[in-house]
Amino acid sequence: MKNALLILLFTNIISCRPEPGPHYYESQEDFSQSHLAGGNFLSGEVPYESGTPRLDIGVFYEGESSEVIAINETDIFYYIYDQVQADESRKTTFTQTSDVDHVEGTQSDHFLMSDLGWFGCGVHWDSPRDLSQWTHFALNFKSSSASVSNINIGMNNVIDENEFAVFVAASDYGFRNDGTWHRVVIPLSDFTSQGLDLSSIRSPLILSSGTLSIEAGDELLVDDVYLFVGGNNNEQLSSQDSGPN
Ligand SMILES: [Ca+2]
Repeated sequence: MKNALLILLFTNIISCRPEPGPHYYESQEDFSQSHLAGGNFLSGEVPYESGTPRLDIGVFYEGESSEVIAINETDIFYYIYDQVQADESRKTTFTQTSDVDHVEGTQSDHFLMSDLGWFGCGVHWDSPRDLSQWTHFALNFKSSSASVSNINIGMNNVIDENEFAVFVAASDYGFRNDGTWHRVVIPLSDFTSQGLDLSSIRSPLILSSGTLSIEAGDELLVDDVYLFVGGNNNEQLSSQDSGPN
């Protein structure tokens, strides 16, 4: 039943894609947050301050937070999206490994694109969670690959087993594929203004290539991803309120 639902969800996600044929969610490997031996621990661009609200959604973050919703492979999943081939085997849209080039913790996650022409991944919860107390998403990306000129960042609701996913474009928040790290901060109001209901989230994070044509072998690094409460530049309301920006 779960697989049927996931297939249904993903069919809805890709229903507007140009590529024909079914796609499936698939759990590919153990994405435990193990640290690389010897990696120097970095606090991220905005180090966590004890007592402030910060939500670790179980991927792309290693440091401290006020709340964690850890991937448990029981009802909280991280999927690299894949595509069924002509011989009915499945091929993932990218391969994910740890990378010592990082901005937070001891590692980032390195996406190496396969030859399917697109990429996608996401955190998916079997049960909806209320994220309406959070105001902003912070994410860090780095790429020097020509085809990774943008990243679609999504969240979703599931209503009567139909997925309603809303996306924003990382380039609208400063991402460039210029080979440097870019911190992307998204007000969650940019999702709710498109109809997303933050009180009933089933996927807190979807990353995808949208309509881009992704080249095999192209790369993307992802790190320092969390939800917080505050302003676009400052983490804490008190900081933002301390003066005009
Ligand atoms: Ca990290």
